[in-house]
Amino acid sequence: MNKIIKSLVGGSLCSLLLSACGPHGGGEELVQLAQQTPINTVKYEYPEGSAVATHGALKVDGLQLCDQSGKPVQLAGFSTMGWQWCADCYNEESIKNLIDNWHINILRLAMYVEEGGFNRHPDKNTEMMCNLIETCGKLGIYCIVDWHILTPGNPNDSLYADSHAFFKLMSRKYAGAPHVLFELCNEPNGEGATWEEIRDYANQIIPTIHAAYDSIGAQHPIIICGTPQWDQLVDACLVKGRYQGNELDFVELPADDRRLQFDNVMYTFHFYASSHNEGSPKDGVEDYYNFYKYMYKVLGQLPVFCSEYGLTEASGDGAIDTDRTDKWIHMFRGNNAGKQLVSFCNWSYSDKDEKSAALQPKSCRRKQWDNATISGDYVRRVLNVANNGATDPSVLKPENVYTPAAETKE
Ligand code: IDC
Repeated sequence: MNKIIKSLVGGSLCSLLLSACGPHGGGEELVQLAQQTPINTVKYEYPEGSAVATHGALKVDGLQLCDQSGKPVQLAGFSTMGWQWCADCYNEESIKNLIDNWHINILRLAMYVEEGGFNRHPDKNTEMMCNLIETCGKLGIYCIVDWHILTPGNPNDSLYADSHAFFKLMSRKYAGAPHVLFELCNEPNGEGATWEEIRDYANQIIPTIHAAYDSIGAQHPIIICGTPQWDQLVDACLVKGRYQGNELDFVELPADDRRLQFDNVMYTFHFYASSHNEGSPKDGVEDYYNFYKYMYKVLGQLPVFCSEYGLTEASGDGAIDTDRTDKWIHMFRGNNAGKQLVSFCNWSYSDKDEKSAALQPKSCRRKQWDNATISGDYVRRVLNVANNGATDPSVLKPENVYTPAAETKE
């Protein structure tokens, strides 16, 4: 059987596996489908020289994401947009082009749960997810299965009740496939989405995912866990308190270690450069809330994954700021208290008519996979430097390195 499956790597493997993602309406049907899905024992044959063939199954060692041999690894690529809006941007041709011409080695698969996504068409969305996971595997790049919640912001909200069955299905189907990472929930936000709520949720979903891997003796996958305040109160498991944005108060309460007690877990951080940066002065204090300063320190405390960042404002539109993005990427490349290499995915590879999209409007329909916007052009250059070893003085300028000098004044 294994031999047959091996020989099917390529087009027909996809359809074989897709049958396990067959029609369902969510709810009880999805629960049953997940239960009936056999634990996957497919041995992937990643293309020689591909990212996954090179790095294999990833693990977290202390603060650092590492490859199968324990060497620090930094992945960089894109996030998809919600594919209910841009389905024609994501297929084997476009992803192959992203690998060959943009040098990505990871693609985050953002499946919106609301806003016309999974909850409206559970089966179609699950199928798209499976299809894209398979395509990434076939082409030898990593992918993130992102349960993209946004509004409401609490992952335990009843609107997201299918998360359990969804992750059970995904983990049973892909257990042991080294290219698959899981993001438990996009950006928890709002008053109710405290770390305690997120932790309760993670403490239910992670064992479900692990069960599938344990049953075939596979190493646990990388699991990326959301943090409060749109993935910006990254150290909520260490410090009680709330980062409330550049203009508002930051209340620091006594430290308390409430980290997740599982291996290969990372904490999510997201930034949009025009909104999240050095902040603005307040109460006569120049450095009142400096986001760089905050993350410089957090990167010495927790293993972090930046699964979404934009050059724009937090709306995904508005002003583009490449210098401030440079500053963040320098930080991800080791300029931080832990000398941690942080992996990063840009929002978004899409042709949606907004400034954060990497492609010009209507490019996907016309298969113009290189028709970059200002944002796309910058990201392509950064990826060429970060993943392809190129030299390009137009990005990651030395003058944009953040120096934590202000910290010593405290
Ligand atoms: C935005 C899209 C936009 C879409 C909106 C829907 O860019 O086209 O209309 O979602 O809610 C996030 C979210 C991400 C947002 C993005 C930009 O994770 O879903 O996408 N953003 O606003 N967090 C901060 C910014």
